[in-house]
This record gives sequence, structure tokens and C-alpha cells, in this order.
Amino acid sequence: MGYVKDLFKEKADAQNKEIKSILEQHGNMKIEDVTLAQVYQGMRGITGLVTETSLLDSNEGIRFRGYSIPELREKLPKAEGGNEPLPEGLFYLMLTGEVPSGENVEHISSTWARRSHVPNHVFDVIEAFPVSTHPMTQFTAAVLALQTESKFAKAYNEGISKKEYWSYVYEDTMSLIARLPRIAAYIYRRKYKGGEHIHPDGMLDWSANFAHMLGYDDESFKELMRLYMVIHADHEGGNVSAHATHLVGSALSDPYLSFAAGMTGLAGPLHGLANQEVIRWIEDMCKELNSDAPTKAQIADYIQKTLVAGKVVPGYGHAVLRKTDPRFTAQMEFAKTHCPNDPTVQTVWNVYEVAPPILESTGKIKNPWPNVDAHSGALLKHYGLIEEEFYTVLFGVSRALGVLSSLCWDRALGFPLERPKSITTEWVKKFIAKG
Ligand code: NMX
Ligand code: MLT
Repeated sequence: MGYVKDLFKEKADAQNKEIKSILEQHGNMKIEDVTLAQVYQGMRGITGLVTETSLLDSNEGIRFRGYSIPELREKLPKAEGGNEPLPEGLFYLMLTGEVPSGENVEHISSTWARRSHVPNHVFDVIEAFPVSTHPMTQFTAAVLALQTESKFAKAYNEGISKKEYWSYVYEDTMSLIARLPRIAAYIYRRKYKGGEHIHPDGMLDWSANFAHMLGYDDESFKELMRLYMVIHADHEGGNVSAHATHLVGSALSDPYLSFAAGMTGLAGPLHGLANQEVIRWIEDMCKELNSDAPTKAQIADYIQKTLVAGKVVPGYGHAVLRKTDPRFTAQMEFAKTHCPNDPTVQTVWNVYEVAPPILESTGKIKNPWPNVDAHSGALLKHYGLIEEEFYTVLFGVSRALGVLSSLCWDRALGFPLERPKSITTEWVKKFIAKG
């Protein structure tokens, strides 16, 4: 058994004891009331899940095991000569609750490199799609095709004890994360580079190898990938991709099936597809104005036009956050160092100045500030990764780190089938009438 796995088991045993004692002593404690408005309006503000890997504060943004993004950028191990945190370290932190050493991170990197082989039938499944198929559809289908490799599904079939679930979910988690960059890069090179695939380089860290297989060997692009993979990894448990993975996993569907469910949710424009939509929105604006650098007044007019057309301004707003997303700020800082004069980056910054007061003036948008997706496309475009349909796949590869480490916790803590109660409007009317 690898030592990360041992440490995880030790932490999970301790957490299990603690939860047992919390429930024995305080199981009947009420944490909040639920209103009819919440039930009808997307369950906003209802606390109904336990997700150990990260916690979102509506004003401050995300913290992973208590650490903010600036703290992660400082504390997590970096690649040699690099400044950005390695996502392997974030995975270790989310899984064990401990900040890893350089050696811990190298262990994860080499484990993932060792397990990265993707069986041929997965490539055959990708090849069966017309090249025009959206990359998120190809990606999700490839993950489902990879389900043939699930150790959990096999062990369950053979009849394992509940106490062992976590161990097989952990093994699937490690192998699935290891394989995702190869699958994603294959889809990218097939769709956009005429099928000229690039072999993995087992000596590189997970993100650098991903960048390499995509065809970007520039050191600063590799740094961007490391940062990108860290900041998109997790956003507590209620977001669509995390919640979907957790929900499907609660039926004891294996990690491949559960993660595929999360990815079909991430592919929606109000969730992860927003990164594609942001770049399209900027490009449509530039095309309409016949300019690479629209003025703030032109941007303001275009935002008004978007709102009048009954559309959302992509990259703005959030179901929980009420301030600028620190993931936006981290990308802005990266851009200030690496590409401050890029025209699309400058447009993103101009939108940031102009959009919030306009959105606020509608009187209905609860958060007029940018989210993670408002910035990411401009950075990718700067390095030549201009194919915006692919952006959500990058988000998906990163999100695997959070949702799959959470799935390990779900099984290690023995969480049951998730099945909340639903009601009908008829039921609501009777309830109101009763007073
Ligand atoms: N542009 C225009 N209208 C908006 C926006 C926006 N960016 N954000 C919210 N609204 C509208 C929203 O459609 C709703 O209108 P109506 O009452 O007519 O249905 C009203 O404002 C109130 O919505 P909120 O309560 O502020 O937002 P909610 O929690 O329902 O939704 C989002 C959150 C993220 C779905 C929403 O802000 C949005 O659609 N944003 C644009 C898409 C986006 O950037 N998504 C990415 C989120 C991050 N991620 O990666 O997942
Ligand atoms: C996320 O990263 O999942 C998004 O910001 C959406 C959310 O948190 O609801």
C-alpha cells in the first residue's frame, strides 16, 4: 500500500470516529430552516452536504483544507525553476488534509505517470465520433469507455465488504486522474491538429506532460497549466460537477461512471462551459466592432445589448460568491507577469472595470463580479490555444482532482445513498392552507 493511501486511511479512521461522536451528541441539532423559495429556486443557501476537501466563503472565495489560493501558491511544492504550485500537491492536501513535502508530490507525480496508459478501445470510442463533435462530449464518452478498467466495479461484482469500498475507489481515482491528460490531449490533437499525436513524457510532472501532449512546450505555458489545474480543482460540494459526481457515486456507481456524470454537468453553459462562452462573447464583440481593442464605452454598450437580448454576460455572477472570485484574481496576477499587453487580456480587464456597475444596476443580479471563467480563455489564447470549445475539457481534467478525492472521502466515511425528499406544488398549496 502506498504511503499516501496509508495516511488517507489513518485520517479517515480518525474522522469517522469524530463524526460518530458528533452525531451521537448533536445529531438532532438544527442548522437552518428551509424556505419554500429555496426549494423552488435551486436550493440556494441550503446546507445539505458534507465535502471535506474545500469550503467556499461567499466574500473571501475558496479555501482548500483551510488554505486560500494565495497561500497555496506560496506553500505547495513547485516544479524545479517554477513559481506555480503543482496540482499533485493540491490533490495530496485535499486527500489527506496535510501540506505535502516535495517528496510526497514527486511520489504522486511518478504514480500518475506510471498509471497513465490508456487502453486502445478508449481511443476507438473517440475515433467513432465525427471530428466536429464537441470536445466535452468526446471527453465524457472516453471516460465512460475507460470504465472497463474500474477496480471498484470488479471488486464489487466479486463481493467485497463495505469496509473495503474506499480502497478500490482510491485506486480508481489514482488511475483515472493519471489517464485524463492523455485522453484530453488525444481529443485536442485529433480535432485541431489533424490527428498528429504527441507521446507522453514520463519524466515531466502531470501538468507539464499534459501541456507537452497538447503541443505546448513553452515553460510559461506549463506554469499556466499548473496554476490552471490548481485553481479549477474544487469549489466545495454543491457546484453542479461536484454534486453530480457525489450523487452518482452515492449509488455506488464506480469513479469512472460518477466522474462522467460530473463532466456532463460541467459541460453546461451556466457551469464549466462558461469559459468557452466568455471568449466567444469577447470575439463576437470584437467582430461586431471591427476592433481588437474595444473601448470601455463600446464594452458597456455591448453588455447592455447582451442584457436586452435576454442573455447572460458569461463569466459574471455566481450562485454563492458575492465578490470577485480569487481564481479570477490569481489569473489576473499571472497575466500581469506573463502577458500584460495581450489585447484579449486587456479586454478582459476592461470588462472587469465596466461590467459590475452595469450588472448591479439591473437590481436583480446577486453577484455582479467576475468568476473563474471570465479570465481563463484570454490566457490560453495568448499562448496559442485558441480553440475555445476545448477550454471546458481543461476545466474537467482539473476538476477530477477535487471531485475524485471527495469521492474517496465519501466511501471512506461510509456516506449513504443520497436521496432528498421532493414535493409537488399541490402538496405546497395544501401545506400553506393548513397554516
Ligand atoms: N448576466 C446577466 N444576467 C445574470 C447574470 C449575468 N452574468 N448572472 C445572473 N443573472 C441574472 C439571472 O439570470 C437571474 O435572472 P432572472 O431572475 O431573470 O432569471 C438573476 O440575475 C438572478 O440570478 P442570481 O441569483 O444572481 O444568479 P444565480 O445564482 O441564479 O446563477 C450563475 C448563478 C452563475 C448561473 C449566473 O450568475 C450566470 O448565469 N452567470 C453567467 C454564466 C457563468 O459565468 N457561469 C459560470 C459560473 C462559474 N463556473 O465555472 O461554474
Ligand atoms: C465552480 O467552480 O464549480 C463554479 O464556480 C460553480 C460553483 O461553485 O457553483
